[in-house]
Order: sequence, then structure tokens, then C-alpha cells
Amino acid sequence: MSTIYSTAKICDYHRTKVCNLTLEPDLTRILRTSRDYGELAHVWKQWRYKSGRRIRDHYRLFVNIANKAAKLNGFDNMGDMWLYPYESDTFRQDVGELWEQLKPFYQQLHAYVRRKLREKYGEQHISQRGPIPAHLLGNMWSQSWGEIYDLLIPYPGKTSVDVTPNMKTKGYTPRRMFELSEEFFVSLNLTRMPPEFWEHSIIEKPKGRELICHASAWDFCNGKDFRIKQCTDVTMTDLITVHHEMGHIQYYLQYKHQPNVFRAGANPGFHEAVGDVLALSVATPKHLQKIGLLDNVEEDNEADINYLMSIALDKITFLPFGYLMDLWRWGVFSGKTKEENWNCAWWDLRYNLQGIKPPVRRSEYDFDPGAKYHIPANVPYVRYFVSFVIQFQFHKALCMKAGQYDPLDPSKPLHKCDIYQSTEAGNALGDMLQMGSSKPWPDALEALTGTRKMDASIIREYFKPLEVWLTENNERHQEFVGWEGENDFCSSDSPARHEPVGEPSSGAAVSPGLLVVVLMAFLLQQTHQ
Ligand code: KAF
Ligand code: ZN
Repeated sequence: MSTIYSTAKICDYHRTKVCNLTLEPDLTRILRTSRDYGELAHVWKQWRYKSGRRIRDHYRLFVNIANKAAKLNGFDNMGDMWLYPYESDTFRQDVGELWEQLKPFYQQLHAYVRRKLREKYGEQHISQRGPIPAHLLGNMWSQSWGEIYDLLIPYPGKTSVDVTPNMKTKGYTPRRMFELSEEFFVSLNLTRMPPEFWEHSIIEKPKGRELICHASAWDFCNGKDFRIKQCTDVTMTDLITVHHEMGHIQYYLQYKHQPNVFRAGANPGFHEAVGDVLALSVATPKHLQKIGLLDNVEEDNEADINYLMSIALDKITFLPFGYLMDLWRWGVFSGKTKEENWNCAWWDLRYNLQGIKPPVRRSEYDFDPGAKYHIPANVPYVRYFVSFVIQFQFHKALCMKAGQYDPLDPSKPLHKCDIYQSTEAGNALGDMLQMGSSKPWPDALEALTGTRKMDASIIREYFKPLEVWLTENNERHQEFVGWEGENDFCSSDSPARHEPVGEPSSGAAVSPGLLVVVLMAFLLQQTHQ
């Protein structure tokens, strides 16, 4: 399944003979930069045709085997086994409650984005009260929407906080991006990368051979060999991903003295959160200015809202996706979601939680979950939802240690905090990382933050000015908050009714008129032979 996913290629929308486009970097780049409705729909559809659809049969077999293994380990199914590291009987419920607390804010952001996209693409494509078409959000899975920030910027006159163009003009390379990240860790008194890391890591896509490009970080368990594999593109998003991966390596380095069983995150969400916490500081305009990636930085309410919007498009939009990936798999592994309904159950979740819809009809011949890396590679996903919640708890604790945040001082809000060069913050983080999984995760959380529970209120606090702004903006434009209707895009019957079983056409559907012309041409040709 992983091989099908990582070797899938599709044809270009404009040049039909070019059929070697890969997810990284080609399709990611098109989703990020194209604003052509038809091209985006083509790429969205073809990617799912070449990846997910071809994985479906294998996945059926896989679910069976995975559940057998889980049963041998004493669990009811693989979904239950995945929750074991969270050490809680109420974990599913806790995550559901966190999402309920964050949903109202997500819906405000969703309503604003739908209005701006309606202005861009027109009412024929985007309705007043319906879900948003999934291919217009700058990302193949609509999982985070930061790449269409240019269409959504609240105050366009102000400096842009997207530093991708500056990275390119300043000649940034993948190597420089990794060195920049290492320097941030070292500035906190955390550990430098060992020479083996630089020797053996793959940080650029190699030419002339296939590679699983999805980023990953590896512990070779000998205390010195730690590696990252990433097909790094010179963009701001990838700079954040570099920090994310370096966070995994830093965790490995901090707990390398632990016995093997404890060389893991306090729970999987902790492992995912380390690099992201540092990236919250790196992305602040002041920090970007410090490292020469932004020139002039304005300090007023409008610049603040612009900045918070850019971060919310990465963090808030991700939450329902981070939750639904495993909601879907919990249903599949437990058998509550039947195979005849796998794809439509996926789209029910996409509609209900994210408020999006596919650009073209889906059927049970499709397998759209399989078009996202973690499904064929069988990597659990709720860890990222957990990470996105607790990273703001970590951020707040570290900012207090760094003297960069004071709840009573309005000149030091959470979203402006940059922990760079704070050894107090770094030491506190290091102390927690060194524990590995030797203690229950609430102990680790308490060691850093003073609390034993995951808490969504910190995210709400971080984004408070934006939430107020969005609510007012949606009211002023009388934008409907939420979505309704337009959820009849997935059918469990034969796809032949909607689309040929073979390769779907990339443009408009073939009209009956055209079919008649083709048939006549064919008959004419026959009579001439
Ligand atoms: C996270 C952060 C920002 C945006 C989006 C995300 C979610 C998610 C995504 O959908 O892209 N991020 C990733 O998948 C990053 C890759 C990884 O670092 O999480 C990687 C995934 C992976 C790859 C191969 C085998 C297993 C997991 N995880 C690790 O390399 C990893 C995981 C646990 C411990 C140490 C390293
Ligand atoms: Zn990760």
C-alpha cells in the first residue's frame, strides 16, 4: 500500500503527454499555487484515482490481519490497541469533548473562508450556506489552509507574514533550513545534532530513484545514529515541517539514556508536539525579522489579526481533520463502519466535521482515505490532534518561563511570545523530554505545565483577538455560520451511473452529443476500410 502511494504519478492538466507528476513536489506545489478551479479539480481527482482507489482491495485484507494481531495482543481490534499508549479509559470521549470546545471557533473561520472563496471563485462554485469544495483550500487533503492565506488576508495592505518568497530570493537551501532549526534548539540549551545525523539524513528528494517522500524521523537505537528523511522544498511550510521533524530527533536525543522500553514519547501526541512548539516562536514576525526573513514589521492591531489568521489557517483548520482520520479508522477496525460504506462514511465525517465536499461525485469504487499517507502507511493520527492541543499548553508554560508572557500584561500576549535563546524555557522542556515514557503522561504534562489534563482553553486564549474579529466580521457580512444541504455527493451504488469505471476524464463529462459524433466518425472510418 505504501509503495502504491509513494510511487503514484498523474498527468499534467495542460500538457496531456506529461504524466510523471508526483505528490512531492509537483502536486503539492500546484495545490499551493494554482487558483485555476479546473486544474485543481483535475489534480484532486487524479491523485485519488492513482493512489486511494488502487489501495482499497489491499486495505480490506490489511484490516483483517491487523485485527487478528490486535486480538492476539488482547485487544478487541486495532483501533482499541492504538489507544493503549494514552493510558485512559475515557480517551475517545476526552478527545470528542476537546473538539466540541473548539468547534465554534472553527465554524467562524470556516464561514469567513467560504465568503472569501465565494468572492474569488463565484457563487456558481461556492454557495452561501453549503460546504466548501475540498480542492480550493491549498492542500491535497484540505487538512490545513495556510497556503491560500493570500486569498484570505484580513488587511492586505500590511506586510505579508508568508516568507516563502524571501526564502527563495535569499537563496535558502534544505541544508540551511535544517541548520536554522538546529540553531534554535541549541539556543535553548538543548542538544546539537550528532555528525551521523548530517551524514546519513536525506533532506532532498534524490533523482533517479523512488523514495517514500513523506517526512519521518528515525532512532536507530544505538545512541548516536538518528536520521531524518524529508523531500524538503524551499517554502515556509517546509521550514515548519523541518522544525517538526527536528523535534522528534530532539526527543530521541533527550531520552537516549532511558532503558529501551521508555524511549518513547510520554504519549504519541507529545512526540508530535515538540518541534511544533518551537515553530510557534519561529513563525512570529519579530523572530522572522531577527533572522532576516522579514524586513519591516508593523506592530498594530491589523498586523496582529493578519498574523493570527495565518497561524489559525494552519492550526485551527487542522483540528477536525486530525480528529476524523482516526474516528474513521476506529469505525473500520471495530466493524461498525461496513466495507460497503467505507468511502461514504469518510465523506460523512468530512462533511460533518470539516464542512467540505468533494469537487466531483464519489462512490464506493473510490477509496479517498487511502489517498492520505497515514492510511496506507498505517500511522495512527489522533496523535496530531492531541499535539495541536497540548502544544499550546507547552507554549504557554515555556513563554512564562522565558518571561515572554504575562497574563496580566496586555503588551505580552501569547501569540507574540518567542522563546528563542531562553535557557530557562529550554531546560524545562528538556526535563520533560528526558522522562521519555517512564512516567504516565499526565506526570510529564504536570512537570512542564503544572496541569494534568489536556486543555483546549489555551488555544482559545491564544487566538482570542482573531475569534472576536471573525465573529464581528461574519456578523457584519451576515454570513451564515455552519453549513447545511449539499451532502448527496457519495453514492454506494455502481459508479457506472456517474462516471465510467475506467479512468475518469479530467475535463467535463462526455456529452451524449459528443458520443454520437464519435460513433459516426467510427462508422465512417469502418465503411472506408
Ligand atoms: C503535523 C504538523 C503540521 C501539519 C500536519 C501535521 C500532521 C501530519 C501530516 O498529515 O502531514 N504530519 C506528519 O505526518 C509529519 C511526519 C511525522 O513526523 O509525523 C512522521 C510520520 C511517520 C512516518 C513514517 C513512519 C511513522 C510515522 N512521524 C515520525 O517520524 C515519528 C513518529 C513518532 C516518533 C518519532 C518519529
Ligand atoms: Zn511527526
